[in-house]
Parts: sequence; C-alpha cells; structure tokens
Amino acid sequence: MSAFPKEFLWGAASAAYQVEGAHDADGKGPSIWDTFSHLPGTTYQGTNGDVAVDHYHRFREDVALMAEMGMQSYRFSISWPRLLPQGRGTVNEAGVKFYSDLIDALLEHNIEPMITLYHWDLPQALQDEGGWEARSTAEAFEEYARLCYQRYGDRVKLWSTFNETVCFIGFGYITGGHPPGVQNPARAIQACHHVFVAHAKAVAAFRTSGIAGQIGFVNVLQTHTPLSQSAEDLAAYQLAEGIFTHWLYDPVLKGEYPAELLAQTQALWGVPQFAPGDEQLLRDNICDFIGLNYYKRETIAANNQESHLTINTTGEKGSGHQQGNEFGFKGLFKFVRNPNGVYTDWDWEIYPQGLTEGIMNIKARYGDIPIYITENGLGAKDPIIDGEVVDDDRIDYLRQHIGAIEDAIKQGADVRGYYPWSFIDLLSWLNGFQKQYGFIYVDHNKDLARQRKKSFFWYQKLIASNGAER
Ligand code: BGP
Repeated sequence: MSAFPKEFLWGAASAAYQVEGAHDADGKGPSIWDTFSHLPGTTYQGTNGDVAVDHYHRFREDVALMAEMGMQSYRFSISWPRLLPQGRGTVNEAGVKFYSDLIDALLEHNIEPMITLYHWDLPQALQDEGGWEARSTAEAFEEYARLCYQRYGDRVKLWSTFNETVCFIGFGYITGGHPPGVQNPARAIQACHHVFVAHAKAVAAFRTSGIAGQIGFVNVLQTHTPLSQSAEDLAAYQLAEGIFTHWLYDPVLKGEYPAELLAQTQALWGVPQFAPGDEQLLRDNICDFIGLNYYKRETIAANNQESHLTINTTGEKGSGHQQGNEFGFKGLFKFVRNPNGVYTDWDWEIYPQGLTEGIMNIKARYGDIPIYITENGLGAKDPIIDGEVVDDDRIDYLRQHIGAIEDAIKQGADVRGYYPWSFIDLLSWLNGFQKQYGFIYVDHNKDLARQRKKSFFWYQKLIASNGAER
C-alpha cells in the first residue's frame, strides 16, 4: 500500500514546440521559437523544432504507447500560432482539429488530458507588436484561451494558463538566452506583469465558460538553501526566495505582489506599472490549483560582483556554475555549487527532499491549494546496452522523487498528480536531442522510430500498483 490516494493521476508531460514538429504544416504560423532557433548560435548545434519528434504526424502511435504504459493523464501544450497564426483573428481550423483529434485519442484510452495554454511559443506576429511587453498581448491571450475553451472545453477538465514564468521571462528578458533575447530587468518585470494580467483574464473567462473543470498556473518549484549560515548568505537566500517564489506565486495564489518587494522594484525602476483595475483583476482570479515543476535545488550566496550566466549545454559535468563566474545579481545574490551536492551531468543538483520541502513551503504560505507535480525528471545521455536503453539513473531519480511526494502527502499536502518530464525523448530548448528525459527513446538515425526504455516498464508497474511497486 502506498499513501497515494486512489484518484491520484499518474501521467507524463510534454510541450508543443518540443515534440510536434510540423512547424509550418497546415496553416500554422511561426512562433518566436521558430524564428529564434533559426538564428545562428542560439541553440545547441543549431537544433530546432522544425521536425522535433514529429508527434504531429505520429500522435496516434504515441497515444497508444501512453496507453500501454498505463498513463492516466497527459500534460501537453497547445501551440498558439497553430490555432491563431496571427495570434488573434482568423482561426486555423486544421490546427484546431489536430488537438481535437489528440484529445479524442487520449479519451478513447481513458487518459485525462491536461492542457497548458502557453509553453513559450508565442506567435511571432504578436512579438512583432511588442510581445509580452505590450498589454495587447494579454488581450490576445484571452481571445486565444476562449477559443480553446470553446473547442475543447466539452472534453478537457484540467487546464493551466502558463508554464514557468521564471524561464520565459527570466531567460527571455534578463539573461537573453531565450527569445526575444532582451537583457533588461525593468522590461522583464513589466512583461511579467502582463503575463499575470493575461493569466487573470483567462481565469475569468474560464469561470464564465461553464467548463466543469479546474484552471491553474505552472511554476518552477525552486527550492533554495543558503551556502552558509552567515548573515550575508541568509539575507541573499531570503531575497532569492522573495524573487523566485513569492514574486511568481503570490499574484496567482494570493492575487497580489509581495508588498515589500513591489515597493522596492517600483522605487528602483518604476515597474510594474498597473493599469486601472489590475489589482482587482488579480485579486478576483486566483487559481484552482498550482502546478509545480521540480528538477533541482539551488544554493544561494551573497554576491558583490558582476557575473554572467554560463549554462552547461553539453552534458560535460562542471561546465556550468563555474567557480569565480557564478551567475547572480550584483549586490543581491548568486547561485553557487553546493560543495556537498550530488549533480547530474548538466550540473543540476539532485535533491529529492527538496520536493517535499518545497511542497510543504507552498502549503505553509498558500494554504490547502491542490497541487500537481507537472514536471520532474532526469536529463541524461542514456546508455544503450545490447540494443536496450538502460536508463537506471532515471529510474533511481524518479523513484526517489516519488518517495518525496509520498512524504509530502503523509504530511498533509493535497498532491493530486505526477507528470514526469517527459513522456518521450524530445527537443530540449537549448540542449538539442542529446539531453534525454523520456520513457521512450526516439532514434534520429532510424526515421524517428520509437523504442520503449527500461523506465517504461518500470513506470508501467508503478502505475498499476498506484505507486506501491517502485
Ligand atoms: C522546464 C521546461 C520544459 C523542459 C524542462 C527540461 O523548464 O518547462 O519545457 O525543457 O525544463 O529542461 P531542459 O530541456 O533545459 O533540460
């Protein structure tokens, strides 16, 4: 017997740009990722989602594999420019049909769809009008959300608006590693505010849509630990918590920004600027649930120097978080390597207890909010032995993190589902296809043939026993 309730959903996750391919098929418009990934030097060896793993053409085969594994729910995202090539206005019916067919295929196999409306692939047409820095993008998002509710709301109960603001705003507007490649914190804060406005508008529209379901928001669960107990490191740690957790969770779970930080950013940069009614809009449209994506813990130290981000995109251990050049914000804090930590080949600390701690911190701050673990997984170059993909490290990683979720449930957290990243090996935004996460291997030298990994059979048993057999 495990502590998982019997209605707990065992799933897996993906995102449109990372699996679908068919980047210009059947009337789809370009997204900012289509544009960005074609610029020289932006992604690992120029990899892009033009074909990805061609899920667009192979979704029936993929859904059959999900069913065989026993998946009870599938978290996927909708490509906004596939439905609305210009971001608003004319609807691309072929795009609408793709997701409609996918949803039907899932339901035929008793797999509950969980839709993410925005997993970073903004229509390029809207970027050309200012992207998230323009308030009109929030209005276009509401139109897009309504379209999705109309077309899929009769069959889909679980919805989330955005995936990981910290990534698409942080990388998009602070470090510049994602589109639109801006490096300006004040612009980041205003863009982020428009995302909260877009979210609140979409939640309001959901509540009047009559859909018998729930709508939430998906955030990175960034568990922090101070490097030392010195007053400086502790202050840096508090600040990191404030920015990476409270700033990003409070507006969707409490309907307001953390007051002290808000006052500071407005004094420093004059942002975020509110339009009349924004405060009320946020207050009135708190989420039904929160989705947590947990991969790693971050160690935080005080920081008095300029630094820039060096991401490990090769899987060569030690090429990220280089000593003396750790990423951070001068005068605030920096991310450092934990001297006692266990790291993946991409320099992500493996720390399963951080998932229990993070869930309990969310419960402590936001009360009894329903929680889904919407991503969690190990990125690795999987060994192939005698033709079999033997991903024992992934099995260990997932086993430990499932244990951490069970601990949180025992401590009273309302965790309702688990979606490992990812169902299938897919395109990593900046790491190409070499960083594998899936239960299913895709052979890029053999017409993208699918192959079940060792973890596929492991997860199959685990699901069949509701988490007991692991
Ligand atoms: C999350 C994203 C996913 C996925 C995952 C793994 O931040 O929501 O889309 O990519 O991280 O990240 P990476 O591919 O960089 O290893």
